[in-house]
Amino acid sequence: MQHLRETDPEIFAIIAKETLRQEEGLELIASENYTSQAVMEAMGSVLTNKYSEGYVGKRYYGGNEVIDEMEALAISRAKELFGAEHVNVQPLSGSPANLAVYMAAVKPGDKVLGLKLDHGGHLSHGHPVNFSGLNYSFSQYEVDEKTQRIDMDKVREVALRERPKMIIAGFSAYSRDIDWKAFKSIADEVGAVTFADIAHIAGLIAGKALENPVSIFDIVTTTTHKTLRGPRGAIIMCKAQFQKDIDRTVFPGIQGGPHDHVNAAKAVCFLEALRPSFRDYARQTIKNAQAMAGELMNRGYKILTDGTDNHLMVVDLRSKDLTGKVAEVALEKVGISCSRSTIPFDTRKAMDPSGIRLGSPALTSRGMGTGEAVAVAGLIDEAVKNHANEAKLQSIRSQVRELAKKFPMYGDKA
Ligand code: DSN
Repeated sequence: MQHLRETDPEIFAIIAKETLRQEEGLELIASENYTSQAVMEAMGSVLTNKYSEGYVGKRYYGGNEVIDEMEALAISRAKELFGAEHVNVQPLSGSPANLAVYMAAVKPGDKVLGLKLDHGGHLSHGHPVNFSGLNYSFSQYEVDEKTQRIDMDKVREVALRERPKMIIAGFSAYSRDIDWKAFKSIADEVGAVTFADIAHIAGLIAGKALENPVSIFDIVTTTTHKTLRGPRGAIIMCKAQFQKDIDRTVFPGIQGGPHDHVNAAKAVCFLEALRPSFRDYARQTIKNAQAMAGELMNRGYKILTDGTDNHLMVVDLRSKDLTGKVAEVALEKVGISCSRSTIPFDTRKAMDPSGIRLGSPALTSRGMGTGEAVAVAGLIDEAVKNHANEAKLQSIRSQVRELAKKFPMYGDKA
């Protein structure tokens, strides 16, 4: 980054500081990951200079023959990776991708069914402050109070009562497998479009460690920067019958010029995810999450659903008489990043809820295995227990730094 250092030493220094923070810390935010240097090189390329409104072969600006080649390659790789009939690689991020799905598949005011935010859903799955909750008439299903799992009988009950035009399956904080076929069968009963948001688990699906809903559902969105380990962005996959509406909604409906540099980086990440080694990554990510959850449960923490099938877990800190914010702040002090999280039926507010959400994708990308996942659970426990003991937190900080340094972010992937 020699040019940046010379042109803008302030931003250069900030990036250097953030690099050090990432290098010396442990990243447990379930939606974050370390993308490859190849992905970052594509993002930092001259493709950022181009305007290319439209689609392959149908652009509104000249000079797009090379961009067409890139976008066609990104699409064909994504199709191969997920077995999709149609892919739009232009969405700028997860929420705009989801907005495009609503605009293409239902009308404002139509009934839609999605998982409630504090039960593990996402803002764009019908929260009242989000465009989804503001523009569509939402019913939301919940997890079962006892098992904290989605109860498909209850989903069916709500669907039969509300008769939504679209049913959403997907989550931001849920650690169990989704029964895609059961969702599809309920949707067929009420004549609803099926929409899966696989942002969190796309990498695990691409790595064949979890079931793929793409052939089952009508429309599937995912961000590309979580378990998929690509650049910040999103894609929409759909059955051929939705292709025209989805494409028209993304452009010109919502977006202008696509971010070609990011779309090239998406193509790189799809290529990486098609490699056999990505299957090892996906499997290891789940094993690491299970090891971490197991160790936390051994240490007396309540993990929602008593374990995990994927890369994440939500810890109910009422089991330790603590709040999510206290734990998040204590962990931050020792160099462990995580996100506070509401738990189902939480009586506390979102800014200081009863839980934290932890995930294994980033640690696994650094090459850590189950031994390290167990050790990290121990460090989390120590930090949380000693949240008011600054000296102890300092010593845990050194242990975190030591462990992180053994697994450089770009050690063997340079
Ligand atoms: N912010 C993402 C997450 O953390 O799950 C979802 O958009």
